[in-house]
Amino acid sequence: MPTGGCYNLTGVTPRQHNKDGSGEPEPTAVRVRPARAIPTPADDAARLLLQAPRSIPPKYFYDARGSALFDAITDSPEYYPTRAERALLKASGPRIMELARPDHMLELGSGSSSKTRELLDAWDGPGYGESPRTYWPFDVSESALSEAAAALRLRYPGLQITPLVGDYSGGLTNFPRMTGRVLAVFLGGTIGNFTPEEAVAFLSELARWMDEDDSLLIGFDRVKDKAVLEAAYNDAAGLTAEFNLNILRVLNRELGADFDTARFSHMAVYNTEADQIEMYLVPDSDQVVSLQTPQATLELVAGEKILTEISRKFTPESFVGLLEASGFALVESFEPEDGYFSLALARPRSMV
Ligand code: SAH
Ligand code: AVI
Repeated sequence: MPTGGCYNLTGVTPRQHNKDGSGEPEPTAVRVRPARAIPTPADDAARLLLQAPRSIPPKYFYDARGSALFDAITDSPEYYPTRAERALLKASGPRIMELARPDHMLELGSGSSSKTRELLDAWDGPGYGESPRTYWPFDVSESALSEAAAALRLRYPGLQITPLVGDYSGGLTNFPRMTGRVLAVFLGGTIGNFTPEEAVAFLSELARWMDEDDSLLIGFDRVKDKAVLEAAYNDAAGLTAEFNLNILRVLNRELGADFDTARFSHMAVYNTEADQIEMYLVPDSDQVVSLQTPQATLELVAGEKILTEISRKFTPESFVGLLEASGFALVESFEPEDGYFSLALARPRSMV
């Protein structure tokens, strides 16, 4: 495994001891040092929000409130991806573990790690063996990570759990050293939140970091009926609308801005040409928003759309194409009868 090894421990708290009685404290969180500069919120505002066509990077959704809203969305009747993927993980967990035989599980954008339990159950098998297994959830949201780790430590007392705090736009090379086989996991169809170019760059970097025996398990939401897709992003309870508007509260904090969320509407439409949901915030009236960092005024016109997220949908051909373009080869894929969602197990291609 590439060494990386450049990381700082934050808040090493001896609140739990290993099952083997070694008394080694489990770190509460390890901050992954970025390998390259991450644009500041002010940089992103200057580049993306203050110029047309306007957009806001979706990572700003995930403050503590946004992460909680996302979790609420996953329980809504309209948002099928979480239920579909959980069922696949439950049914295919043992097969995935048989193929990947990991010593480490590194989950990118792990959030609540709730579906990951299906994999952890399958990994558990007859009990944790001699080699200590480690689950490394990696996320930009510290609140989501710490809540997930606390719940998992209760449920899996024999598992080493080391949360990694970081932003994957800072790179995927500075993870702590992981000795043995790694199963990298990227669930939720989150790869669909990247543009095609970003997705290839992200997965290629991951493929280069991985060793020949490592595997990637990745979830892809599938192209399907437009009405089903649009309903999933326009739930009747208004959770997705609230999640979308929450990004303005985050910007108010990060940029010293004065967005009034009551003056914006949520919009989510499926673009059949690009095979993607596009989520926007739309000002209800002409308005001027002040920003402190960078010092600027943002003049918005009623009806002008601000892009907050794309969520790309895949066919079996398009997800295999993405994997291959990124240096992976498909080992096996898993999908339900309705074809709503796919899980793909892949290996770095030159090594298959
Ligand atoms: N994997 C979970 C959560 C998906 S939501 C699931 O399938 O349900 C997307 C997750 O990615 C959130 O937890 C969010 O905090 C995280 N995330 C978004 N942008 C990120 C970034 N740039 N770096 C690291 N994590 C990020
Ligand atoms: C995290 N990601 C896969 C979700 C999605 O479906 O694209 C985020 C989301 N946005 C609105 N609802 C859910």
